[in-house]
Amino acid sequence: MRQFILGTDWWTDCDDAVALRLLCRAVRHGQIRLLGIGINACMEHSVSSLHGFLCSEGVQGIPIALDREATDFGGNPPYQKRLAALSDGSVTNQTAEHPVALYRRLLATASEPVEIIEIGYPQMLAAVLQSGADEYSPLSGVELFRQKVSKVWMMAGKWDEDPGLENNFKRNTRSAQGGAAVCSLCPVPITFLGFEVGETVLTGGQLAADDPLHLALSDHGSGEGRSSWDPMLVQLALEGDEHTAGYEVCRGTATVCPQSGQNRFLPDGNGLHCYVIKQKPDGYYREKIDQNIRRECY
Ligand SMILES: [Ca+2]
Repeated sequence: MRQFILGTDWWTDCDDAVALRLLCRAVRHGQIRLLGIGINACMEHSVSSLHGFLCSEGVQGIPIALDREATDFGGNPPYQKRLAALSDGSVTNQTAEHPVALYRRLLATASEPVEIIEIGYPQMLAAVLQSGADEYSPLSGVELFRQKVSKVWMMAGKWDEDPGLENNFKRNTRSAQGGAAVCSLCPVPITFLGFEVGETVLTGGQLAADDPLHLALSDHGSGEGRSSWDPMLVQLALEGDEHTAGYEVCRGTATVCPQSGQNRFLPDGNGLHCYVIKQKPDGYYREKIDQNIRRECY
């Protein structure tokens, strides 16, 4: 069975919650294994709200890690407090382990290839790649990736312009430096889904009024639907093939400026990176996601 680790900012935008609904459905249906989640932006209710949402999805026992230093991303996260009330309080910001420890532990003990999904800021992914031997493995982060990670799926960048500028890379110095490090160090393929892909695909507007996901969207001011950057990336990762999922790819080498967070792309048929280009009308992607985020009885 395919297995994933998720990185999410779980921050000011609610599309992470829509994306998580897709992953939880796939877990419940026995389609994938979700090994762990690393939160890469920190607010008061980070862990308890994510845990509360997982509880409401009927998905238990997923370890949650938190970058407690990631308090410098600005903005006012709007939807977490209400979700935190759904948690039993068994895990909190204070009890969460560090994402580098979680990723290294999960990768070191994985007996089958792991795919990594990143729908937030890249500084923790970079920190894993830059890590050295520890209690979990004698391998460097890069070598752990080479041995255990088959692919990285990443919502980041703006690829219809060169240079492009998008939130997950440009948000602050840590995110820009993290993006630069991920692009230069990651030894396995990365598929990027950029800002331009998800902006006009609005999903989540057809949920029941008492659905916790609807409440999260409403708290964000997006009860009628939200751009689908993160859910489109997760839907793509779950389908597992860019062409099957309705995209063309441009292959090459991506770079990120560690000062500005601007992304650039050098086409190369043998490159480790690609970004996706929609081949279908927006409704094709919207309908798939809206179908897969309908609340289920479980
Ligand atoms: Ca996100």
